[in-house]
Amino acid sequence: MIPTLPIPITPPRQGAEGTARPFRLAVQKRGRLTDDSLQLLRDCGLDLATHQARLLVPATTMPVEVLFLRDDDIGDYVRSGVADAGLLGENVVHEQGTDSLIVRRLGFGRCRLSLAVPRGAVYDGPASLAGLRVATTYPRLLAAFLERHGVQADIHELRGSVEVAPAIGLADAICDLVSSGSTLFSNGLREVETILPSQAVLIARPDLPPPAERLLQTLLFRIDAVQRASDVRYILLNAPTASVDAISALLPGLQSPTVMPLARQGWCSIHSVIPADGSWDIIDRVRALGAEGILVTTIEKVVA
Ligand code: PRT
Ligand code: ZN
Repeated sequence: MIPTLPIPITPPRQGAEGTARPFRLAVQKRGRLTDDSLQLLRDCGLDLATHQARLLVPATTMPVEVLFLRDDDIGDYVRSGVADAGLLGENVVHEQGTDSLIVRRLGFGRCRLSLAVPRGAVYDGPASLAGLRVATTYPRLLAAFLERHGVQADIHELRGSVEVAPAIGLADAICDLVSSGSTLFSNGLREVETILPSQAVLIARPDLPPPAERLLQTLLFRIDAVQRASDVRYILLNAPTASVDAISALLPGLQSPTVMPLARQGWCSIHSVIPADGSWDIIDRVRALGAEGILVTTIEKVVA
Protein backbone atom coordinates (compact mmCIF):
# COMPACT_ATOMS: atom_id res chain seq x y z
CA MET A 1 0.00 0.00 0.00
CA ILE A 2 1.63 3.27 -1.16
CA PRO A 3 0.96 6.30 1.02
CA THR A 4 -0.47 9.33 -0.81
CA LEU A 5 2.06 12.05 -1.60
CA PRO A 6 1.21 15.69 -2.27
CA ILE A 7 2.92 15.57 -5.70
CA PRO A 8 1.99 13.98 -9.00
CA ILE A 9 3.85 10.66 -9.15
CA THR A 10 4.46 9.19 -12.59
CA PRO A 11 3.17 5.62 -12.65
CA PRO A 12 5.57 2.68 -13.02
CA ARG A 13 7.60 2.62 -16.22
CA GLN A 14 5.71 1.47 -19.28
CA GLY A 15 7.21 -0.52 -22.13
CA ALA A 16 10.38 -2.55 -22.46
CA GLU A 17 12.64 0.45 -22.96
CA GLY A 18 11.17 2.28 -19.99
CA THR A 19 11.77 5.72 -21.45
CA ALA A 20 8.78 7.27 -19.64
CA ARG A 21 10.88 9.07 -17.00
CA PRO A 22 14.40 9.28 -15.56
CA PHE A 23 15.72 6.62 -13.17
CA ARG A 24 14.00 7.31 -9.86
CA LEU A 25 15.96 6.82 -6.66
CA ALA A 26 14.25 7.05 -3.25
CA VAL A 27 16.21 8.56 -0.34
CA GLN A 28 15.17 9.22 3.27
CA LYS A 29 13.76 12.76 3.39
CA ARG A 30 14.89 13.79 6.84
CA GLY A 31 16.64 11.45 9.23
CA ARG A 32 19.78 9.64 10.20
CA LEU A 33 20.48 8.32 6.69
CA THR A 34 19.81 11.50 4.70
CA ASP A 35 23.22 13.22 4.87
CA ASP A 36 25.29 10.09 4.24
CA SER A 37 22.97 9.00 1.41
CA LEU A 38 23.28 12.36 -0.34
CA GLN A 39 27.06 12.41 0.23
CA LEU A 40 27.38 8.96 -1.35
CA LEU A 41 25.35 10.11 -4.36
CA ARG A 42 27.55 13.21 -4.70
CA ASP A 43 30.67 11.02 -4.48
CA CYS A 44 29.16 8.96 -7.31
CA GLY A 45 28.83 12.09 -9.47
CA LEU A 46 25.14 12.68 -8.88
CA ASP A 47 24.47 16.37 -8.16
CA LEU A 48 20.95 17.55 -7.38
CA ALA A 49 19.32 20.59 -9.00
CA THR A 50 17.81 21.95 -5.80
CA HIS A 51 17.74 21.07 -2.14
CA GLN A 52 15.31 18.47 -0.82
CA ALA A 53 12.71 21.08 0.09
CA ARG A 54 10.89 19.45 -2.83
CA LEU A 55 9.85 15.79 -2.82
CA LEU A 56 11.08 15.00 -6.32
CA VAL A 57 14.41 16.55 -7.31
CA PRO A 58 16.13 16.01 -10.67
CA ALA A 59 19.87 15.41 -10.83
CA THR A 60 21.84 17.78 -13.05
CA THR A 61 24.61 15.33 -13.93
CA MET A 62 22.79 12.04 -14.65
CA PRO A 63 19.33 11.03 -15.93
CA VAL A 64 18.17 10.43 -12.36
CA GLU A 65 15.57 12.00 -10.10
CA VAL A 66 15.64 11.65 -6.32
CA LEU A 67 12.38 11.03 -4.48
CA PHE A 68 12.51 12.04 -0.80
CA LEU A 69 10.39 9.77 1.41
CA ARG A 70 10.06 8.43 4.96
CA ASP A 71 12.37 5.43 5.26
CA ASP A 72 9.44 3.11 6.07
CA ASP A 73 7.80 3.93 2.70
CA ILE A 74 10.83 3.41 0.45
CA GLY A 75 10.41 -0.38 0.21
CA ASP A 76 6.79 -0.10 -0.98
CA TYR A 77 7.67 2.49 -3.60
CA VAL A 78 10.46 0.30 -5.00
CA ARG A 79 8.42 -2.91 -4.87
CA SER A 80 5.53 -1.27 -6.72
CA GLY A 81 7.81 0.24 -9.38
CA VAL A 82 7.01 3.88 -8.57
CA ALA A 83 10.72 4.16 -7.66
CA ASP A 84 13.45 2.10 -9.36
CA ALA A 85 15.80 1.92 -6.39
CA GLY A 86 16.15 3.24 -2.85
CA LEU A 87 18.55 3.74 0.05
CA LEU A 88 17.40 2.68 3.53
CA GLY A 89 18.35 0.69 6.60
CA GLU A 90 18.75 -3.06 6.32
CA ASN A 91 16.68 -3.33 9.54
CA VAL A 92 13.63 -1.86 7.76
CA VAL A 93 14.17 -4.03 4.68
CA HIS A 94 14.30 -7.22 6.77
CA GLU A 95 11.29 -6.18 8.87
CA GLN A 96 9.30 -5.61 5.67
CA GLY A 97 10.48 -8.91 4.19
CA THR A 98 12.01 -7.36 1.05
CA ASP A 99 15.53 -8.73 1.59
CA SER A 100 15.65 -10.06 -1.98
CA LEU A 101 15.71 -6.47 -3.31
CA ILE A 102 19.08 -5.67 -1.65
CA VAL A 103 21.78 -5.05 -4.26
CA ARG A 104 24.54 -3.42 -2.17
CA ARG A 105 25.46 -2.83 1.48
CA LEU A 106 26.66 0.76 1.80
CA GLY A 107 28.79 0.83 4.95
CA PHE A 108 27.06 3.74 6.74
CA GLY A 109 24.10 3.97 9.13
CA ARG A 110 25.52 1.08 11.09
CA CYS A 111 23.52 -0.11 14.07
CA ARG A 112 22.11 -3.35 15.47
CA LEU A 113 18.67 -4.56 16.45
CA SER A 114 19.15 -5.84 19.97
CA LEU A 115 17.28 -7.17 22.96
CA ALA A 116 17.72 -5.28 26.23
CA VAL A 117 16.47 -5.89 29.75
CA PRO A 118 16.48 -3.73 32.91
CA ARG A 119 20.04 -3.62 34.28
CA GLY A 120 19.24 -5.73 37.36
CA ALA A 121 17.20 -8.37 35.50
CA VAL A 122 18.53 -11.89 35.02
CA TYR A 123 19.14 -12.95 31.42
CA ASP A 124 20.45 -16.44 30.65
CA GLY A 125 19.64 -16.55 26.94
CA PRO A 126 16.43 -16.26 24.88
CA ALA A 127 14.56 -18.71 27.18
CA SER A 128 14.66 -16.00 29.88
CA LEU A 129 12.11 -14.06 27.80
CA ALA A 130 9.43 -16.78 28.07
CA GLY A 131 6.12 -15.29 29.21
CA LEU A 132 7.53 -11.72 29.31
CA ARG A 133 6.25 -8.63 27.49
CA VAL A 134 8.78 -7.35 24.94
CA ALA A 135 8.24 -3.88 23.43
CA THR A 136 9.48 -3.18 19.89
CA THR A 137 8.91 -1.38 16.60
CA TYR A 138 10.20 -4.53 14.84
CA PRO A 139 7.49 -7.13 15.61
CA ARG A 140 8.27 -9.43 12.66
CA LEU A 141 12.00 -9.66 13.31
CA LEU A 142 11.37 -10.19 17.01
CA ALA A 143 8.72 -12.86 16.32
CA ALA A 144 11.12 -14.68 13.97
CA PHE A 145 13.88 -14.56 16.61
CA LEU A 146 11.57 -15.91 19.34
CA GLU A 147 10.31 -18.65 17.04
CA ARG A 148 13.87 -19.69 16.10
CA HIS A 149 14.56 -20.15 19.80
CA GLY A 150 11.22 -21.80 20.58
CA VAL A 151 10.30 -19.05 23.05
CA GLN A 152 6.73 -17.82 23.67
CA ALA A 153 6.67 -14.14 24.69
CA ASP A 154 4.17 -11.31 24.37
CA ILE A 155 5.26 -8.90 21.61
CA HIS A 156 4.10 -5.38 22.38
CA GLU A 157 4.34 -3.24 19.23
CA LEU A 158 5.13 0.45 19.78
CA ARG A 159 5.65 3.29 17.27
CA GLY A 160 8.51 4.95 19.14
CA SER A 161 10.19 5.63 22.51
CA VAL A 162 10.56 1.89 23.03
CA GLU A 163 13.38 2.42 25.51
CA VAL A 164 11.06 3.91 28.15
CA ALA A 165 8.60 0.97 28.06
CA PRO A 166 10.16 -1.02 30.95
CA ALA A 167 10.46 2.05 33.22
CA ILE A 168 6.74 2.90 32.83
CA GLY A 169 5.68 -0.71 33.36
CA LEU A 170 4.61 -1.31 29.75
CA ALA A 171 7.11 -4.10 29.08
CA ASP A 172 9.71 -6.34 30.78
CA ALA A 173 12.24 -6.11 27.94
CA ILE A 174 12.71 -4.28 24.66
CA CYS A 175 13.95 -5.02 21.16
CA ASP A 176 15.30 -1.84 19.56
CA LEU A 177 18.06 -0.34 17.44
CA VAL A 178 21.32 0.42 19.22
CA SER A 179 24.40 2.25 17.98
CA SER A 180 26.47 3.78 20.79
CA GLY A 181 24.40 2.13 23.55
CA SER A 182 23.95 5.43 25.43
CA THR A 183 20.13 5.44 25.07
CA LEU A 184 19.94 2.01 26.70
CA PHE A 185 22.36 3.07 29.42
CA SER A 186 20.50 6.26 30.28
CA ASN A 187 17.24 4.28 30.53
CA GLY A 188 18.70 1.72 32.94
CA LEU A 189 18.75 -1.05 30.33
CA ARG A 190 21.35 -3.68 29.45
CA GLU A 191 21.89 -5.02 25.92
CA VAL A 192 21.79 -8.83 26.06
CA GLU A 193 21.41 -10.14 22.51
CA THR A 194 21.93 -8.89 18.95
CA ILE A 195 19.15 -10.00 16.62
CA LEU A 196 20.35 -8.25 13.46
CA PRO A 197 23.44 -6.18 12.58
CA SER A 198 22.37 -3.44 10.18
CA GLN A 199 23.69 -0.77 7.82
CA ALA A 200 22.28 1.28 4.97
CA VAL A 201 21.60 -0.70 1.79
CA LEU A 202 20.66 -0.01 -1.80
CA ILE A 203 17.55 -1.86 -2.94
CA ALA A 204 16.33 -2.08 -6.53
CA ARG A 205 13.45 -3.52 -8.50
CA PRO A 206 14.49 -6.87 -9.94
CA ASP A 207 12.57 -6.29 -13.22
CA LEU A 208 14.15 -3.02 -14.36
CA PRO A 209 13.90 -2.31 -18.09
CA PRO A 210 17.29 -2.25 -19.93
CA PRO A 211 18.04 1.52 -19.74
CA ALA A 212 17.25 1.62 -16.02
CA GLU A 213 19.27 -1.56 -15.43
CA ARG A 214 22.26 0.07 -17.21
CA LEU A 215 21.92 3.11 -15.00
CA LEU A 216 21.78 0.91 -11.89
CA GLN A 217 24.95 -0.87 -13.03
CA THR A 218 26.70 2.51 -13.54
CA LEU A 219 25.66 3.53 -10.04
CA LEU A 220 26.88 0.23 -8.54
CA PHE A 221 30.22 0.55 -10.37
CA ARG A 222 30.69 4.02 -8.90
CA ILE A 223 29.58 2.96 -5.41
CA ASP A 224 32.13 0.12 -5.50
CA ALA A 225 34.91 2.54 -6.54
CA VAL A 226 34.01 4.96 -3.72
CA GLN A 227 33.76 2.16 -1.13
CA ARG A 228 37.08 0.62 -2.17
CA ALA A 229 38.70 4.06 -1.87
CA SER A 230 37.41 4.54 1.66
CA ASP A 231 39.18 1.35 2.78
CA VAL A 232 42.63 2.42 1.55
CA ARG A 233 45.17 5.27 1.69
CA TYR A 234 47.84 6.50 -0.75
CA ILE A 235 51.36 6.54 0.70
CA LEU A 236 54.37 8.39 -0.74
CA LEU A 237 57.81 8.25 0.86
CA ASN A 238 61.50 8.65 0.18
CA ALA A 239 63.81 5.78 1.02
CA PRO A 240 67.48 4.82 0.70
CA THR A 241 67.87 2.62 -2.38
CA ALA A 242 69.28 -0.15 -0.18
CA SER A 243 65.92 -0.35 1.68
CA VAL A 244 63.65 -0.36 -1.40
CA ASP A 245 63.10 -4.13 -1.45
CA ALA A 246 62.33 -4.36 2.29
CA ILE A 247 59.97 -1.35 2.14
CA SER A 248 58.28 -2.56 -1.06
CA ALA A 249 57.51 -5.86 0.66
CA LEU A 250 55.45 -3.91 3.21
CA LEU A 251 53.57 -1.95 0.51
CA PRO A 252 51.93 -4.34 -1.94
CA GLY A 253 49.80 -1.61 -3.62
CA LEU A 254 47.08 -2.41 -6.17
CA GLN A 255 49.64 -4.39 -8.22
CA SER A 256 53.08 -3.41 -6.93
CA PRO A 257 54.55 -0.16 -5.60
CA THR A 258 55.88 2.51 -7.96
CA VAL A 259 59.61 3.12 -7.36
CA MET A 260 61.32 6.14 -8.93
CA PRO A 261 64.93 7.33 -8.47
CA LEU A 262 65.32 10.71 -6.77
CA ALA A 263 67.79 13.36 -7.94
CA ARG A 264 69.51 12.78 -4.60
CA GLN A 265 72.07 10.00 -5.14
CA GLY A 266 71.21 6.66 -3.45
CA TRP A 267 67.55 7.57 -2.75
CA CYS A 268 64.22 6.58 -4.30
CA SER A 269 60.61 7.73 -4.05
CA ILE A 270 58.10 4.94 -3.40
CA HIS A 271 54.32 5.33 -3.99
CA SER A 272 51.73 2.75 -3.06
CA VAL A 273 48.22 2.01 -1.78
CA ILE A 274 47.87 0.62 1.74
CA PRO A 275 44.92 -0.50 3.89
CA ALA A 276 43.45 2.39 5.93
CA ASP A 277 43.33 0.09 8.96
CA GLY A 278 46.87 -0.43 10.14
CA SER A 279 48.37 2.49 8.22
CA TRP A 280 50.11 3.74 11.41
CA ASP A 281 51.71 0.34 11.82
CA ILE A 282 53.06 0.54 8.25
CA ILE A 283 54.38 4.06 8.88
CA ASP A 284 56.29 2.84 11.96
CA ARG A 285 57.78 -0.04 10.03
CA VAL A 286 58.91 1.95 6.96
CA ARG A 287 60.43 4.60 9.24
CA ALA A 288 62.40 1.87 10.97
CA LEU A 289 63.74 0.92 7.51
CA GLY A 290 64.98 4.48 6.88
CA ALA A 291 61.99 6.05 5.06
CA GLU A 292 61.65 9.85 5.22
CA GLY A 293 59.16 12.47 3.98
CA ILE A 294 56.24 10.08 4.42
CA LEU A 295 52.88 11.37 3.11
CA VAL A 296 49.61 9.48 3.57
CA THR A 297 46.49 10.80 1.83
CA THR A 298 42.89 9.70 1.28
CA ILE A 299 41.78 8.47 -2.13
CA GLU A 300 38.51 9.46 -3.84
CA LYS A 301 37.96 6.50 -6.14
CA VAL A 302 39.62 3.14 -6.79
CA VAL A 303 38.72 1.51 -10.10
CA ALA A 304 40.25 -1.95 -10.00
O1 PRT B 1 10.99 9.92 9.48
P1 PRT B 1 11.49 8.57 9.10
O2 PRT B 1 10.48 7.47 9.27
O3 PRT B 1 12.13 8.58 7.74
O4 PRT B 1 12.72 8.28 10.10
P2 PRT B 1 12.85 7.33 11.38
O5 PRT B 1 12.67 8.19 12.59
O6 PRT B 1 12.02 6.10 11.24
O7 PRT B 1 14.33 6.81 11.23
P3 PRT B 1 15.74 7.43 11.72
O8 PRT B 1 16.12 8.61 10.90
O9 PRT B 1 15.77 7.58 13.22
O10 PRT B 1 16.68 6.18 11.37
C1 PRT B 1 16.83 5.78 10.04
C2 PRT B 1 17.73 4.56 10.01
O11 PRT B 1 19.00 4.90 10.59
C3 PRT B 1 17.29 3.37 10.83
O12 PRT B 1 16.28 2.59 10.17
C4 PRT B 1 18.59 2.60 10.96
O13 PRT B 1 18.84 1.84 9.80
C5 PRT B 1 19.64 3.72 11.04
N1 PRT B 1 20.18 3.94 12.40
C6 PRT B 1 21.50 3.91 12.73
C7 PRT B 1 19.49 4.19 13.53
C8 PRT B 1 20.42 4.32 14.56
N2 PRT B 1 21.66 4.15 14.03
C9 PRT B 1 19.97 4.61 15.89
N3 PRT B 1 20.80 4.71 16.80
N4 PRT B 1 18.16 4.36 13.76
C10 PRT B 1 17.75 4.65 15.01
N5 PRT B 1 18.60 4.77 16.08
C11 PRT B 1 17.95 5.15 17.38
C12 PRT B 1 17.42 3.94 18.17
O14 PRT B 1 16.10 3.63 17.74
C13 PRT B 1 17.46 4.45 19.61
O15 PRT B 1 16.34 5.26 19.89
O16 PRT B 1 18.89 5.76 18.24
C14 PRT B 1 18.70 5.32 19.60
C15 PRT B 1 19.88 4.50 20.04
O17 PRT B 1 21.08 5.14 19.73
P4 PRT B 1 22.34 5.01 20.72
O18 PRT B 1 23.47 5.64 20.00
O19 PRT B 1 21.99 5.72 22.00
O20 PRT B 1 22.57 3.52 20.94
ZN1 ZN C 1 10.83 5.54 9.81
